[in-house]
Formats: sequence, structure tokens, C-alpha cells
Amino acid sequence: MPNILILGGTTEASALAARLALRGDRAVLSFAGRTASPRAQPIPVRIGGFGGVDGLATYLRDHRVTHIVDATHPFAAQMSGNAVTAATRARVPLIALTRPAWAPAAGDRWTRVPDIDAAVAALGGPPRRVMLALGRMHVDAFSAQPQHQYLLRFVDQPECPPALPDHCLVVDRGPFDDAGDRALMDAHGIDLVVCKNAGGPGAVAKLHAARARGIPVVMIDRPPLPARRAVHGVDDVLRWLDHDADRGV
Ligand code: 3Y8
Ligand code: NAP
Repeated sequence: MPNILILGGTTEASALAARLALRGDRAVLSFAGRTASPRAQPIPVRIGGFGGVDGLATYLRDHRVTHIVDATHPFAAQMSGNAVTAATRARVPLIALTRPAWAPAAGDRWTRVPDIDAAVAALGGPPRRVMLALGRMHVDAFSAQPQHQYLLRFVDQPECPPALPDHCLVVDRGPFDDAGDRALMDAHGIDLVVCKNAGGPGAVAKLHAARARGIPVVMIDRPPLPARRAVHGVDDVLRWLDHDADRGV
């Protein structure tokens, strides 16, 4: 009887959890505990770090996990690295459920940068009205460019206000839609968007709005991720669970 651990925090993880619940599979969805009230799930949930690779390997053995699905966000590189190492050590088959990176389309005005620091550096120059669509964890880095008016979007109300002198904070969790993001960006007169290449449908609305309005985008490329088997669809994961995982393929 499979006993599946989903490393979650994405739209795809929630979709997989729903399918496993329908099939009656034994599965747990894991959150880091970054948000105050994560989306309710139809399977049991655990919240909090494992305690590094050792903690995760111990968890896998103690809970007799038979399969790991790493469905974390493409920027959760530390978690993904730990998962591959712990899975190898505990001899538990692992697959990643991820989404393709976004690619620029006709009309897009992207400047690609490798990381947060490069995005900060790209904001040198005269004041702009910037939609900083990076969430909460990295916002303080942009106080190095205080000249801009920033539109911020967090999942939760922060305990203390962000360090940016001129900012407007919207508290909203995605997935976001085209009409909503277009209205938000129009209301704030946004003339530059900064975001991560998250991929997927949950955060793409701001790129559609930027395209429609001819607004430039500073696009942060994904961090390097460990080598592992990766698929883009929930059905691919189910096929792996049902046919491939135990044959080590
Ligand atoms: C805690 C779980 C679902 C999953 C929803 C997806 C879509 C909406 C878009 C913008 C970009 C951002 C941010 C974002 C999106 C989905 C998905 C996605 C981006 C939740 C969730 C958790 C988190 C953590 C949170 C980060 C933050 C990043 C906001 C739940 C809602 C900006 C990433 O306050 C904090 O500490 C927030 C931290 C990591 C990045 C940051 O640096 O602030 N996500 N987001 C997960 C955990 O604890 O393990 O609360 O239900 C999940 C989702 N966020 O099932 O509906 O699939 O990607 N999340 C980015 O892409 O740039 C918002 O505003 O346009
Ligand atoms: P990260 O930097 O890769 O991981 C840092 C540490 O957080 C990990 O070593 C682990 O702690 C813990 N952790 C991360 N994801 C976890 C999970 N699903 N379950 C249990 N512990 C987890 O991770 P992150 O970028 O902060 O992302 C945290 C969560 O938010 C993930 O679930 C991710 O899918 C979600 N998320 C992140 C982003 C983003 O932009 N980074 C966007 C959307 C959703 P231990 O070492 O103690 O085990």
C-alpha cells in the first residue's frame, strides 16, 4: 500500500492532493509553514521544516514513506535539494511535479536576470512605479533602490511594515486572474513589473497584463535544481505511482 509524501505549496500540489484523495491513496501534504493559513487540503497535512536532510530522511523512515512527490515551487531550491539527498539515503523513489518556465511571447518586453540581487541592480535609474510581485521574503533587498514607488503583494499582513519608504501593500493570495491583475496595475499606474519565473497558471496574470499594456518586466530566472525525474502533469505522477516508481524507472 503506497504511503505518499507530497512536498507542497503550489497549485499543482493541491491538484495532486485532490486526485489522490479521490483515489483513496494514503498521502500527506507538507507545507513549510510560511503562511498563516494554508489552503485546506482533502488529505492530511503536516506543517513545518523537517530539520534538514537528516530530519527528512528520519521522517521518511519513521513514517514508512514509499514515494515522494516534490511539488514545491521552482524557487524552493533548498527543499528540492534536500529531498533528492534524503530520498537517495532512505531509498525512497522521488519524482518532481513542476511546471515549465514561462517564455516571452510576441509583445513581451522582458529583461532576464539571474537572481534577486541582479533584479535590485536592474532597478537603478529614475523613479518608476514598480509592481514588486515577489511576495514578502525578499522585499527588503529592494530598499537599495528607494527612489521607486512600489506596489507589493503579500499572502499575509506583515507584523511590521516593509522597509521600502514609498510602498503600497496589497494582501492577497493567488491564483490571480487577468482582469484582477490588469485592474490592479492600472489603478497603480504600474510601469515596471519584477517577478520570478515561477511558471504555471497561478501567477501568470500579471505577465498578460504587462503584455497588454506594453509594460517592461524584470524576470528572475529559476535557481539551479538537482537532477531528478520531473513531470509537468498530475496524470504523469499517477502513472509513475502506479507503474514505474517501484521498478526504479
Ligand atoms: C506557503 C500555500 C494553492 C497554491 C497557490 C503557484 C500559485 C498562488 C503565485 C504575485 C506572485 C509568490 C508567493 C505566489 C504564488 C500560488 C500558490 C503561489 C507568488 C502559497 C502557500 C504558501 C506560499 C508561500 C509564499 C512565499 C512567497 C510566494 C507569494 C498556502 C499561497 C510571490 C511566489 O509571506 C511569505 O513568507 C510568503 C512566502 C514563499 C514568496 C516570498 O518570497 O514571499 N509563496 N504561497 C507554502 C508553505 O508554507 O509551504 O498558503 O495555501 C501558495 C501559492 N503561492 O494551492 O492554491 O502555484 O505558484 N506565492 C512567486 O511565484 O513569485 C505571488 O503576487 O503575482
Ligand atoms: P526553500 O527555501 O527551498 O526551503 C527552506 C526550508 O524550508 C527547507 O530546507 C525546509 O526546512 C523548509 N521547507 C520548504 N518547503 C517545505 C515544505 N513543503 N514542507 C516542509 N518544509 C519545507 O523553500 P521556500 O522557497 O521558502 O518555500 C517554502 C514553501 O513555500 C514551499 O512549500 C514552496 O513550495 C512554497 N512556495 C515558495 C515560493 C517561492 O517563491 N520560494 C512560491 C510559492 C510557494 P528544513 O530544512 O527544516 O526541512
